[in-house]
Amino acid sequence: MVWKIRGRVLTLERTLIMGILNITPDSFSDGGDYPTPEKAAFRAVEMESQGADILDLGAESTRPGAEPISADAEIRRLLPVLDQVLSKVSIPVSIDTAKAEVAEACLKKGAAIINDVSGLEVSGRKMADLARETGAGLVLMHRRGNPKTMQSLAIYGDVVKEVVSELIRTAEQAKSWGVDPAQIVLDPGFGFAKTSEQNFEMLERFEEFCNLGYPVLAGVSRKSFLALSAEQIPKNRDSATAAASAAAVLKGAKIIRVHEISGLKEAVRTAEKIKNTARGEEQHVRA
Ligand code: HH2
Repeated sequence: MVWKIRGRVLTLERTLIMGILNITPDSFSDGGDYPTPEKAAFRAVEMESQGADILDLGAESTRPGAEPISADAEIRRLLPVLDQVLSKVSIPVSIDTAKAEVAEACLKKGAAIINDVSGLEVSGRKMADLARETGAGLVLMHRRGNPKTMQSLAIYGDVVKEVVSELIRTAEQAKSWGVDPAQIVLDPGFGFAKTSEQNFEMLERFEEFCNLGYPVLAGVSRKSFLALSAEQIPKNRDSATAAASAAAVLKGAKIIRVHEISGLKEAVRTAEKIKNTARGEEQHVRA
């Protein structure tokens, strides 16, 4: 399985680690941590040196209740950071945005991937056209509604089956608009219009998302369903993130989106070793 992202072809023979860099004042975990382009670029270099394979740059929070910002404001936040980041790292940069104008401005600068958390809901054909014309990688995430409404939309009979059919519909739409299927990655959207129980059910049945013919991204990092108590702040949820990410890798995830790189990389590599260990016949023979 490969992922085409502009000039590059990523083979996905091993799980890729996508490092999160939010240059927002209000993201639920790292909001306000990188107030200047220099600080953001420093973190980008650090993540690359720790083993991130991709950087995902976001300028608008998608947490429940977040205030939307305009495309102009999003571009004003992103471009100075993107300039610095692209001059300092060699790994591909993804832009976490649902707005085609924002994606376009960043692709012009040299970003390689569009991470559309709205699964083409916000920009529709404009976003698909942009992906087709530039050959950019396109992550299509599942959600219902938007950050203001999504918490009331977590109503499913069978969450996995419904998310699968909505993701297939989105991918088919993208293909009908000319996007090469090899550009597409699917993501079930942990925490986006899902209750805590539904998030765990999606993890437990994650292989059902991985049987659709596309690489699948898992983004569980520090999300509230992983909190062991109401008091546990997001930055203290990295061990739970490692456990949940390892579970997703065992069930077939090809890309893991995380805030903390080093520990996560160890968890992911261990899960891969378990997954790739061939079962010897002797295991089945009782002594
Ligand atoms: N989760 C968040 C944002 N973007 N993109 C994908 N593909 N998958 C995800 O699960 C996902 C995402 C939310 O996390 P974060 O970026 O840390 O927070 P915020 O939206 O508050 O900036």
